[in-house]
Amino acid sequence: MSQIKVIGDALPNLPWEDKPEGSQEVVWRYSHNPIIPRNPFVGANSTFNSAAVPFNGKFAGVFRCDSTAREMQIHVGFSDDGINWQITPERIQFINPDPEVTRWEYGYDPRVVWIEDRYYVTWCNGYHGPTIGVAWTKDFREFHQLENAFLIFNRNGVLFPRRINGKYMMLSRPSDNGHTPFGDIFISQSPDMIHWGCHRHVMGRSDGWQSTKIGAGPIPIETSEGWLMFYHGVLTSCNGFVYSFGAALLDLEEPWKVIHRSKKFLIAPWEQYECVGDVPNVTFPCAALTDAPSGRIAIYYGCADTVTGLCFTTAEAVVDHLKAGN
Ligand code: BMA
Repeated sequence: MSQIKVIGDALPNLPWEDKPEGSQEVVWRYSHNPIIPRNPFVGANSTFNSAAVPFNGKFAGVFRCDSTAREMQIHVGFSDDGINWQITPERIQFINPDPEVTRWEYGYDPRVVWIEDRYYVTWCNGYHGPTIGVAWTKDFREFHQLENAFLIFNRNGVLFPRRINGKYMMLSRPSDNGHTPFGDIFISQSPDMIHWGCHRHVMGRSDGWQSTKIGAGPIPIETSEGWLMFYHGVLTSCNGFVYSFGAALLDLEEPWKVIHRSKKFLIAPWEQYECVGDVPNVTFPCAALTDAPSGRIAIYYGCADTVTGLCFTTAEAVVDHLKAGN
């Protein structure tokens, strides 16, 4: 076992469950999954692909809730323990003096990250097609929307938790206006969170579970060995797409350089609630909480585009697994 250090804050109240006795899994599921049902409030059809962060000693998050009109919207939620969530029934109303910036078509698959002095939210934002919306908040009440990061078509915009060599960095996955039968992960850089450039290719699709397309999941976790990035991979079966997830280790200074990546998935749709729902066979991670001193990680993932699950691992277990060629 290597001595991997996670760089970040302690989070002693991280939601957690020990690995079941005798389990060989690198990532194991919470025994009471799913943690969020499809309709935590009247008017919700499904709650999945969502992001949680530590907030004021407790937890806050931004949740994808598709409505019973099947509008894709994002909502704020709060939790004392990271497991039981109160989600606000009204979608987030973003603020910007320019109405063109806050023009709303749809929003989905949010990510949330603390950078320097505030939380940033990125999500797939409808602007004549899907692109990456960006906003910031300090209190999870007022959300200030910034310019879209990119032109259409793009999805899975994921910020790094700090500047690297003075630049904000964002992973994304250029796509099309449909269900996108292709897709690689790229990285873009910005001096100001508005203007994005210096785009680099990070990694492409590969074999098996990741043979159709891939996309970044939670905010990358800084470790002594590199940035630990969980990502989803998709294969096309005779019944359609299957979404699993794995992990990669990216260079700390030049995160477009891949040190290791998963050959085998860490989680694939095996459980009933991952296989049956509005979109069958989807496990889609969008957030990870980390307790730096212990290296424990709790991952939030959407299940079958219907409910939200939680699973657990440690930085050391994942990095050792990758290094061993898995
Ligand atoms: C993607 C996004 C995700 C979803 C996945 C599977 O294109 O819409 O939100 O989980 O498809 O339906």
